[in-house]
Amino acid sequence: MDIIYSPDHQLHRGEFEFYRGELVPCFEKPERADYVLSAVTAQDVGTVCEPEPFPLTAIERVHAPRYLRFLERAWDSWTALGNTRDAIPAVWPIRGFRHDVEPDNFIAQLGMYSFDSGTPFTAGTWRAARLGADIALTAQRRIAQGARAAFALSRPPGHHAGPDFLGGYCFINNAAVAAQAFIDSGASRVAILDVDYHHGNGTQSIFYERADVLFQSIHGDPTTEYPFYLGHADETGASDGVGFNQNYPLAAGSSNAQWFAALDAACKRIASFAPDALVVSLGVDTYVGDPISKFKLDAPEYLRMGSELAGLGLPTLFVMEGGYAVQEIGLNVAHVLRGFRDLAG
Ligand code: OKP
Ligand code: ZN
Repeated sequence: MDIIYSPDHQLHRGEFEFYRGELVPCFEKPERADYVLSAVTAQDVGTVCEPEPFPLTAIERVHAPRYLRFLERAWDSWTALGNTRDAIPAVWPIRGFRHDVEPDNFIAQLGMYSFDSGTPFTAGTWRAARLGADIALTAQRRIAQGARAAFALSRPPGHHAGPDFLGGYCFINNAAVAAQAFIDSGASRVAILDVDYHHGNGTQSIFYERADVLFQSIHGDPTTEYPFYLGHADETGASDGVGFNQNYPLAAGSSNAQWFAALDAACKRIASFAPDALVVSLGVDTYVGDPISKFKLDAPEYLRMGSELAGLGLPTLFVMEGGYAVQEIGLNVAHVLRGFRDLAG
């Protein structure tokens, strides 16, 4: 399968994030993509290709133009104020504050377009994030042209980014951009399966009122796990989208058997939806050794995940999401793709 990758992901390089009361080095760092690239190359799961450029209008299909304009100008606005360090949000308009008037103050603007303080904005963030969308769109085009599968190997991740907000290390929702591109190139229905440890709140928000994009997410129970304020089982869609969103929250520390029971339920729902394509938000922070998550998957489970996904028999676009700090994330991704290929042929 084609693996779409560009070394320019390195342009996004956050220095610190807040963690338990102190600034610590960012978990979402450039080495992550290096680990994945070397493992998928060593394990020979596909051919590495450069992304093609796509117009901003493809991204505007799922993100508000004023949000994208903000991201595009953010670093210049921030440095024009004399700042040299990363921009980190620090103030947010919660209930009762106005969202219709964009403040002139940069940090106030950043707060309007974000939901956490863990997502530094750096000099190269916009270029790397935009490139992530090009990578997802290139992979989508390969599948639209007949490939059975493709892998969008990008960072930063995307599934926490909503219509007009960043957070959870995410700026542009690459999986959502790709799903929308399938619809725009003639698909009637697209399913998104999010297997990252964290709920894909951004993806859910983007498609919550739509029946043409089914969203399924297996994740740590938001009662105790990030992003906390979304991802419960009773969130099943609204208006036209009622019944087209399913969450499978699992307690931190859940067994692999519990995880695969949830995968089975999600796959059954996807099969009954009969989509034209499947987008997999592939986070491997479900790994037993992940530093910020609490599931217990390991090598055999990643192979099994890949073969169960292949069993759906759908054109499948894998989009890189989370998985942190350890070299094993590369092996875990390679195992999913190998498990898929060995069954899909
Ligand atoms: C992104 B993805 C705040 C700590 C919160 C955010 C985790 C984001 C995970 N200082 N950590 O879903 O893997
Ligand atoms: Zn995650």
